[in-house]
Amino acid sequence: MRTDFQHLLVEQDEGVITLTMNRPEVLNAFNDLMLEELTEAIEAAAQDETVRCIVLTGAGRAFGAGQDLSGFGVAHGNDEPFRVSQHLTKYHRLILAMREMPKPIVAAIRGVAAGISLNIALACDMRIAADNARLLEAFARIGLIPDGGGGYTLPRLIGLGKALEMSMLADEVSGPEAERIGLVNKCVPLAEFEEATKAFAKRLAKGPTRSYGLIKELLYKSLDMDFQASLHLEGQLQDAAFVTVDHREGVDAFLHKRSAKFTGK
Ligand code: LHQ
Repeated sequence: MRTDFQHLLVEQDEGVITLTMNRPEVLNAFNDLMLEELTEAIEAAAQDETVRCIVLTGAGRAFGAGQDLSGFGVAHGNDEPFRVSQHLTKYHRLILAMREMPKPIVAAIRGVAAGISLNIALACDMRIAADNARLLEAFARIGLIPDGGGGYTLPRLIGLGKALEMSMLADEVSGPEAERIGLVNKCVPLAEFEEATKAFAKRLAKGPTRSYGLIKELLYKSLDMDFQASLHLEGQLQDAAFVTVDHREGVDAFLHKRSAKFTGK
């Protein structure tokens, strides 16, 4: 997979690929190129069988500060009508690729995650935060609404009341508080952040990757299904999990009282 990006660092360590958004001078705010590069890398990771877990993080002191706002003043001043919805379709392509990724994606959040950067972190399957994390749905501060799928993911993660509070007041939520309300899965001291992220991702990369892909499909699709439809889907997906090499390995390991060695097949 390509690694010579301008605003994205790509590093692979065994089954874990780390994608680092790299515009630290603006707290990794998104310009078009960084968004295109991240989308390309995510789409490539989906196809790459050597990748079994993706970590998304930011360079320097932040995860990301949302859309780079410096270009948007120009868009407002222009005579041509600017449709922000048109621009958002580029983010939607990224978020859909993340949702359809048949392996786990973990957001590793140090410092600020604001606006659409936060909502991209929420589109990851799990989040690990440093205790200096500052998470904010910054949109209302500039008279906008949460985009990047935040209107869907946020209330499902933390409940409607908290989601409305975060969206309207746009206050910062700290790492420990984010863990308490379920906005992140785990918050660790900053000094332990890199090691903890690595251990978390390695554990996922050594798991039954195909079953993880099927778990994503079951849980995400079930959000929009009634109970019976979900049970039907469960049957179909369990049929698929049942014939994997990793299922056989897991049962054999259990019966022989040894640890399973999953290969992701
Ligand atoms: C930035 C940014 C930034 C440019 C910090 N842009 N430079 C989608 C589609 C279309 C339209 C619009 O929106 C969207 C989605 C969105 O994401 S909307 C939300 C956009 N993001 C924001 O509104 C957040 C703006 N940033 C902030 O409120 C603060 O910078 C936060 C709270 C993120 C961090 O505060 P501090 O830790 O105090 O850092 P800072 O403000 O000093 O920022 C450091 C530098 O980064 C600074 O540049 P400078 O040259 O003064 O050092 C900032 O101007 C720059 N920066 N965010 N989004």
